[in-house]
Amino acid sequence: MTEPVLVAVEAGVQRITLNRPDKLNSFTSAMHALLRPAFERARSDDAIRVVLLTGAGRGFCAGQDLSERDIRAGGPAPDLGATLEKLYNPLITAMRELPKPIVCAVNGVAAGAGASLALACDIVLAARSASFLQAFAKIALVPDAGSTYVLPRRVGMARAMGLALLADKLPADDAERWGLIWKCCADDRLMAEADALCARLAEAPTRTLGLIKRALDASLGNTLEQQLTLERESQRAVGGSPDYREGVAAFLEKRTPKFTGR
Ligand code: LHQ
Repeated sequence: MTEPVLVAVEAGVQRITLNRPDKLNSFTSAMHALLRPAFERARSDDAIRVVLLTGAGRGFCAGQDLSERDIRAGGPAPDLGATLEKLYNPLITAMRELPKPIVCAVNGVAAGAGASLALACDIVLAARSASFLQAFAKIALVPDAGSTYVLPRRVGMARAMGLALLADKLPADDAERWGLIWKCCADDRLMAEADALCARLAEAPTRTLGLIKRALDASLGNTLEQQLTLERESQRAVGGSPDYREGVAAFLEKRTPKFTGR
């Protein structure tokens, strides 16, 4: 049987492909069982310096597989909170706490928790034909898997409200214009651009990138004072790193640095 999530590591890049194309890679429990361990491996394996997340086929991810739950009238009420607690919330937390960059190549529609998954990545590229859909309200659900956290921070409250309440598709070029994602590319350029970005990040000072990610994540909830303290502590940590020495030596010697990620 084909695995619903494919994981491959090459040249410092861990490529994770959601692989249920017939159902637009909508999330099943079996996918969760493969996805979170992939991010856990990315954390512990020094050979992985960047993660690339994408989807097979014409969709990126259509959110929770809606056929996985019994919604017949008179049946027991499904505990969706338990699903979030057991599956989605730990996944999103693992992604944000991963001290390495995650690039997302959104190859098609990202809906419901699929949009949340894309937006939990650090750099989001999207094919021009892709779209982002806060589908939740269409099925009488509240945006989850981090969407209510990310949306107002990226696009402001007015646009976040419109996206969440109206549940209309936001095309990738609007997503770029609104600051929801990093960049929208021509469909046939998406994977080449994502690969090029990952190749660059795989040669970057990984430990430093992890601390940059942590500092920016913390910034919106911190006071200036707290953020200055975090910057001081981060800088103190990387100031003793081999990559910092290499970066400065390479600058002085007018050559390209060779970072090891340490
Ligand atoms: C799907 C799905 C899908 C199953 C397409 N499930 N089959 C968290 C915690 C706990 C529980 C509940 O939820 C959550 C978070 C969530 O994610 S809730 C939001 C769930 N997602 C949605 O409501 C989106 C549902 N999908 C759609 O609205 C459309 O499929 C979109 C707009 C994404 C794409 O539309 P089309 O391009 O027209 O494709 P399609 O609808 O024809 O879908 C293609 C196939 O994929 C189709 O199967 P079939 O066998 O008929 O060809 C769909 O049934 C299947 N599919 N999404 N979420």
